[in-house]
Amino acid sequence: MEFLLGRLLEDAITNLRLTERVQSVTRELGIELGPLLHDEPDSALGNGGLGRLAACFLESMSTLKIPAHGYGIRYEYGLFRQSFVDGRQVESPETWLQTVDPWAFERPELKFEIGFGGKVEEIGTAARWTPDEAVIAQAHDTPIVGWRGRWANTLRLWSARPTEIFDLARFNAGDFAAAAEPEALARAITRVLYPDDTTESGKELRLKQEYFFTAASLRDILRRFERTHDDLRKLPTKAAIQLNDTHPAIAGPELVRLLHDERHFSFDEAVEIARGCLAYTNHTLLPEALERWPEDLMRRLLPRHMQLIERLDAAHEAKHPSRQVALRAHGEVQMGPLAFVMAHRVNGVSKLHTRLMKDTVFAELNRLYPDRIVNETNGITPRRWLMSANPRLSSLIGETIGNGWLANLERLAELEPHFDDAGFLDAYAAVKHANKRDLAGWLARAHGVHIDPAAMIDIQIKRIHEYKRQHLNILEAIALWQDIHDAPNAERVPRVKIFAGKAAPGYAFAKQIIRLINDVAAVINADPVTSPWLQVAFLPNYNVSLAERLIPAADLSEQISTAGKEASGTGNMKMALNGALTIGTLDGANVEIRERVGAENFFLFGMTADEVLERRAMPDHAARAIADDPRLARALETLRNGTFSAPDPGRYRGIADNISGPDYFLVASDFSDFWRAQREVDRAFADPARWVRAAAHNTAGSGWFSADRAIRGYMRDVWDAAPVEL
Ligand code: 26V
Repeated sequence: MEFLLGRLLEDAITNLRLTERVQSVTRELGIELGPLLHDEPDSALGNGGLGRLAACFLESMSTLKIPAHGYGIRYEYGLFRQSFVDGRQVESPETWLQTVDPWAFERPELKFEIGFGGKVEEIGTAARWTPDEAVIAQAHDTPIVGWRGRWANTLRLWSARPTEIFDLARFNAGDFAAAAEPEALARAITRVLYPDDTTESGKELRLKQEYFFTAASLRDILRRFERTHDDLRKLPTKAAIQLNDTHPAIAGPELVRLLHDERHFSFDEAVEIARGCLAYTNHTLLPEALERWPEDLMRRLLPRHMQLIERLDAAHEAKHPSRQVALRAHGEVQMGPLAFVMAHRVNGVSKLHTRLMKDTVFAELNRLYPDRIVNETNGITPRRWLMSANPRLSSLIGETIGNGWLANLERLAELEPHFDDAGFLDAYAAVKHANKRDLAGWLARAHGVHIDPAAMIDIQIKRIHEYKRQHLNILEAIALWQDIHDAPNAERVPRVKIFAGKAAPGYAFAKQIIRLINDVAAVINADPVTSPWLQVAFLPNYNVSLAERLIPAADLSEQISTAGKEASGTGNMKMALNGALTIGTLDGANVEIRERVGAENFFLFGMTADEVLERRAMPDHAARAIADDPRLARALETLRNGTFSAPDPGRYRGIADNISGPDYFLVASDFSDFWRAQREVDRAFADPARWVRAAAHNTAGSGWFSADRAIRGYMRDVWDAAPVEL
């Protein structure tokens, strides 16, 4: 339901290997290519990691020549644009469609009617559903070019149109507003991307969006199959349908409906065919993000689907009388369990996350279907995240080991023998420095932020969430600021802390964290005693394009979530690949990154997922942590006494109280160890020879995190698919 593509022109040019030709043509025309590339709007039809993963996977599937379609919604408004007013996040609409979308092919002939509501007439065990409302789903296709341009797959996005443009009778009667109503209602469905990637949203419109694009996509899949085949029992051998989280989980009941009611297979056979096609990826275990829909709403909007869900639930319960895995609970349909029982494979996105899925949310279902859950650790496309984003490092790698890494990223390991050759590490350091100089220039031009490119560039970029703990990071910055004041003449390394990320508009605590970081930045950056050593910047409107600017310049990657909460992370992979060292907890894919780049090249801190559970059970865990660490107590005190909010001293009491009190995400309990690890980072950075070697180990060890490896895993373990031989 989300694809966070970013800009496509550069991607297409590099994948077609036309960079030099395009450069020479633009030079001839007197046009600068860089600014031209940046004129393209950054299409932001996704919230965060889940949508960006889908975009990387599409590119990878095109590279591997797997015939694949991405299916989603052509939202009129993508993820909101973020700006700051007095340090506070302000949202404005993302109007990417107001200029033409030059990549999209409109497909007026490709459309399906999608119904809602109405009544169901039972005919034996099957039924005839007569919706009382309908909209048209119309396709828009964007080609996604693979590496070397040998193959392109299609991203097919659906937009909603009314079945009749307007009500002529009402119009003729003079009621112009009412006459336009059907059009307005239909268009509302694809108007806006839900800007919330954690909380389950009870909005009826969201359920309509989910059914709308899922139903259209399934019809398209059946249309394609039925063009050349006549036996739908073979569908599972021809079509693998991967559900990206539960957002399209209504696909289970919908496919059963299409097969049972409309194509007259028995219910059991329909379920079997559907399950053979469907697989489900889980991207979060946060309880508030697991989708549930009130049964009343489901019955009103999708009456036939509700009946089928009841039937699936009853069949499941008869087979396994334990109510713990019910598809329905407390008057709600549980989309996670529904997706699980309708899928032949269910996967997590990192080793740790998959283990936790088996032990917690899906423990009971895993007991009943022990072979269903598999792990497919996430990956990223090296074409965008190394070749295009970091041309200097790409050239150095090419000069050192050739260009085979672009199609087989694990070949980056061949860099390691060159670490003993001083020339290579010097060149590697020079690349990083040049990237940092570029970033410094852009920060000055675009944001009036002046930094020393020799300083450590310390980056935390991701959605703002308590579990990601941006507040732990800023608390450490406050403590460091105080430490510099205590000993202004001590030896130190200069550091620039950069934050970027959006908070869900309704997530008040996350918005307070943004404001706090901006307020802290204002005070610290204006302090002449500390500013040679510490600067803080929060860059507005984080998106794919900003990530492409920041990642090649990163020295330190902050991956500091409460262990057990970050399913995988993919920014962590992008930064390690580009030679940043990680400071991180044993969470998500950090665990596997550390294994591959080497524990000595990774700054580990904090409790493990198991220790987190124990610690949280301790009633006074936060108070104890604060009593044990005077530095933490002193930093928290600045949030209470208005140091960073002079006209409004109470502004950050809420954050301080949260960290001192319930502190569900254990900011206080992990603070001391975070401080320790950060000082270890300082010592390592003070030794440039040690640092550059560790950075190079991060690049050389990150090859396994290619999306190509992840896709091969899905092909083998989930889809039973093979590439097309050309
Ligand atoms: C939930 C909802 C609920 C309703 C409103 C819209 C919305 C949008 C997204 C979500 C679920 C988001 C889950 C997610 O993005 N998980 C992230 O997935 C990444 C790719 O697997 C992974 O790297 C991150 O760790 C994980 O947080």
